[in-house]
Amino acid sequence: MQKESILVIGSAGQLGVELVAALKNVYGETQVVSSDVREPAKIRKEELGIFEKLDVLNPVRLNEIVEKYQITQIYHLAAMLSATGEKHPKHAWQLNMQGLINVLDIAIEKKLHKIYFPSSIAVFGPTTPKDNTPQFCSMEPTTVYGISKQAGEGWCNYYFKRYGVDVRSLRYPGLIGYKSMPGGGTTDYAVDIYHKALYSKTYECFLSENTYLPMMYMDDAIKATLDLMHADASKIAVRTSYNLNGMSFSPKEIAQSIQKIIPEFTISYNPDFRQAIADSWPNSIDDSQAQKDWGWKPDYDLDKMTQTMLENIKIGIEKGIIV
Ligand code: AKB
Repeated sequence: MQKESILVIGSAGQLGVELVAALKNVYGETQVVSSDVREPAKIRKEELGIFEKLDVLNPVRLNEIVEKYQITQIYHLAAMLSATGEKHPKHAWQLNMQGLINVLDIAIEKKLHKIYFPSSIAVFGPTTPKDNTPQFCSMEPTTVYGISKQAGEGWCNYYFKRYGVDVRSLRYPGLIGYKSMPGGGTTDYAVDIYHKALYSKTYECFLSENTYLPMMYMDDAIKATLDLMHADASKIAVRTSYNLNGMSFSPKEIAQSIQKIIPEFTISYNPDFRQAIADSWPNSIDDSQAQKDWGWKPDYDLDKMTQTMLENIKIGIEKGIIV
């Protein structure tokens, strides 16, 4: 059987860094190729291993890399997130849409085994049921990011049905990890707050205190991604994207969780344009379809995540890895 050779596009981002490490554990150091539009910092590049500079909007370069490494699977993570997308709507659309089409097209041309496309809770909107949002329901996203992810899900389903491309996808909640900072999302506060709790014992949140959003600890997100990608194709009933639940909390609740470990920590609230984005998204997610189809179950709740985040950021600061 041919050995899998995996290309991760957008590997220097918050999810990419952790996914590359997990994929190298499963497939081996030499079987995972990292790529990003920018050269990462030296320390990050060492961590990523084999690295190629790639703008996913350049299909010629994409083809070159796929041929060079005899790639069999692509994890296509490169995208502009919700908050930055609202500042550059046309560019967000171009990157998020054309990037995906380029990946899906090369999947047909090179007969790639599997493609992974991350979707998001941003596909939902104000007409979506807010609590325990079902897998199938009204979806009228209000951000360009959300519109592009919803359209992307449609393209994935289309390429699967029409061309047989084995493309799989998850609707990630806000992802929280200590290894790198997220960039340009509405859920980013839930990472930043842990860093500020350790540095300055105080945090000004750009969302209001009772804004509930679906969130997930990074290890759970990686586990879900690999479980989905390793599941037998016959188990994947949803070819748009799966709802995925981790936990759900408000800024007030994450602050209370931090205060159990750092009692002097304080939080204040100064909502900005991201409040409207958060208000259009669900409070919590029903992921019973993912549970039923491929056995999804998260390991982390809020307090377990808080403890892990604070411990590891502290170690990172002491070692000088996190500054
Ligand atoms: C964002 O906030 O834009 C992302 C997401 C929920 O997809 N973290």
